Amino acid sequence: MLTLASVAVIAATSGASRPLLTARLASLRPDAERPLPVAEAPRVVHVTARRFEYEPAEIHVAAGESVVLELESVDRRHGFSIPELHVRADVDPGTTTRLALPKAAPGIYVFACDVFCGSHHEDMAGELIVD
Ligand SMILES: [Cu+2]
Repeated sequence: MLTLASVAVIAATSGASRPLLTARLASLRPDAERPLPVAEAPRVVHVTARRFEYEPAEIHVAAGESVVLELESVDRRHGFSIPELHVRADVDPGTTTRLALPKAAPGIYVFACDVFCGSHHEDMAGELIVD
């Protein structure tokens, strides 16, 4: 596909007049007269990890909503994994890890720690609830 930049190069090297360039652009992008949609800024949800829980343990998002998690640990390295959505991250003390949630169909998705962190590691879990 031709990009705007390549069209500009074509116009510059071929000596095309401005009306010709406009015509070419219009044929490449029929909606060229319409303003481009402004990308919606994602909602940020802060999540704290500690032995052996997440706060909040339930994260609610709307279907189709753009959400970025900011993950922090207050004690040691943990993991944050949502196997069903194929996302995970390490969560370290002193560092904020940003994790964009993929858009998901309505439902309940379990998230859990996937970095062994002690005797109750297997209990460290929560739910992402997509409404
Ligand atoms: Cu763990």
